[in-house]
Amino acid sequence: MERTADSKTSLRIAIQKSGRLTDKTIELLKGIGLRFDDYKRNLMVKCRNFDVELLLIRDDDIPEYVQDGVCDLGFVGANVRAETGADVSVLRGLDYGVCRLSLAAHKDGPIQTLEDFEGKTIATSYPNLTQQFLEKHNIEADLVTISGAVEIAPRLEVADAICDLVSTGNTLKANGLEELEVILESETQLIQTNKKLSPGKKKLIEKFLLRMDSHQQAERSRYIMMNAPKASVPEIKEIIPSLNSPTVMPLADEEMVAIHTVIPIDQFWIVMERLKKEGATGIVILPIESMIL
Ligand code: PRT
Ligand code: ZN
Repeated sequence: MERTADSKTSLRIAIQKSGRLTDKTIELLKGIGLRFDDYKRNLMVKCRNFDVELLLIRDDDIPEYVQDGVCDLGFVGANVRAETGADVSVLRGLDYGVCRLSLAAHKDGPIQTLEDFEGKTIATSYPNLTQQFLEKHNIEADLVTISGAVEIAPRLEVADAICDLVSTGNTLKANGLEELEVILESETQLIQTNKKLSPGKKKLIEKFLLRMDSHQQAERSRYIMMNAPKASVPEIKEIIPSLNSPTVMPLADEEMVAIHTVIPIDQFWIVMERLKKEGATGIVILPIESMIL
C-alpha cells in the first residue's frame, strides 16, 4: 500500500470515460501497477493499492476540471487541451491518441492552397484553434461550429471546407476531401493543475511520474542476449546504443562471449542485422517490465 503520512491525501486523476483514449489510459495505469475495480460503470473509482482516485468524464471536460483543481492530474488529447485554452501544466506527452488537426477541402474543388480559404466557410469542432491559425495567416473565413460528423459538412453544403482531426486520412478520403494544412500535431498528454498542491500530493505526483517514466522507458526498450566472437566485441559495442556498457561474459569456448544489454526498440532491426554481420548467434530478445534509470 502506497499510503502517505497525510492519510487523507489522495490524487484525483481525470480520464476519458468512454472513447478513443480510455483503453490505452487504463492499460497504462494498470501497467504502472495501479489496481482498481470496474471503471466502466462508475464515475469515480478508488485505486486499491495507491492513493489515487479516477474520475471518469467526457474528454472535453478534463482540461477545465484540472484547471479548477477538481482533479490534480488528467489524461487528455493536446487538441482538447489547446482548444479549451485551460490554464494547466503539461507534464508528459504520451505516444497514443496521436492525430493532427487539419484543414481539408474537396479534392478537386476551388480550395487548393491556404490563401483559397479566404472568405470561405469552414465547419469545425475546434473553432478556437482554427480561428487562431487563420488569424496568424491573415485569413478571414466564417466558422461553423459543429460537434460531430464534421466531414460531411461540405457534402451537405453547410460549409466549403472543414478543420478536423485526422489520423489515417481514411475518413477524409471516403468523403472526397483532401488534407491541405496541418494546424496542430496532437498526442495524449498528462496534465497537472496549476492550483497549489499540498506537500502530500506533490509527493504522490512524484511517485506517480517515476512509475510512469520507468514504464514508458521499459516499453520502448528490449533486453537482448547473444553469443558472439570475442574478437567482435569492440565492433558490437559500437553497434549497440546501450544505456551503459553491455555485460560481457566468458563462455566455455574461449573464442566466444555472451553479451547482455538493453536496446531501444526503434533500433531493433538495424541493430539486429549489424550484429549478425559481426557473427552474433543465439540472439534472444526479452520484454522489460520496468526500468529505473
Ligand atoms: O465522449 P467524449 O467527448 O469523451 O469523446 P469524443 O467523441 O469527443 O472523443 P473521441 O473518443 O472520438 O476522441 C478522443 C481523442 O482521441 C481526441 O480528442 C483525440 O485527441 C484522439 N484522436 C486520435 C482522435 C483521432 N485520433 C481520430 N481519428 N479523435 C478523433 N478522430 C476522428 C476524427 O474526428 C475523424 O472523424 O476520427 C476520424 C478521422 O480518422 P481517420 O483515421 O479516418 O483519419
Ligand atoms: Zn469529446
